[in-house]
Amino acid sequence: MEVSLGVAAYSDCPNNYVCLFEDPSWGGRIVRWYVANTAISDLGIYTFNDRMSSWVNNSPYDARWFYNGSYGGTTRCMNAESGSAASLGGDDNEASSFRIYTDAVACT
Ligand SMILES: [Ca+2]
Ligand SMILES: [Ca+2]
Repeated sequence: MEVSLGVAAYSDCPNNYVCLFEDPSWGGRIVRWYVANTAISDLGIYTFNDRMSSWVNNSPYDARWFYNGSYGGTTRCMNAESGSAASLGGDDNEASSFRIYTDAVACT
C-alpha cells in the first residue's frame, strides 16, 4: 500500500488499484492498495480513520469498507472496476476499516 500526503486526483488511482480519497471528487490525501485479500482492520494506522469522502476501485476484485474498525458496523460494497459518487452523502467520513476480496463476486 502507499500513502500520499499530497493532493490527489482521480488519475492517481491507476489500473489494478483500490484507492480511498480524503476529499469528495477524488481529492485530498489518498491511500491505495493493489493486492487481493488485503485487510486493513484500522484505517487509523494511516491517519485515515473517518476521513474517506470518495473512492475508486480500478482493481479486478470487489472490496468493502466498514463504518467501524475490525470490519464491523454498516458496510458498503466497492465493486470491481467502479468508482463512488463524487460525494458519499451520509457515508461521508465514516470508513474505519477496509478489505479487498479475491474475486469480483464477493459482494453483490
Ligand atoms: Ca473526508
Ligand atoms: Ca467510523
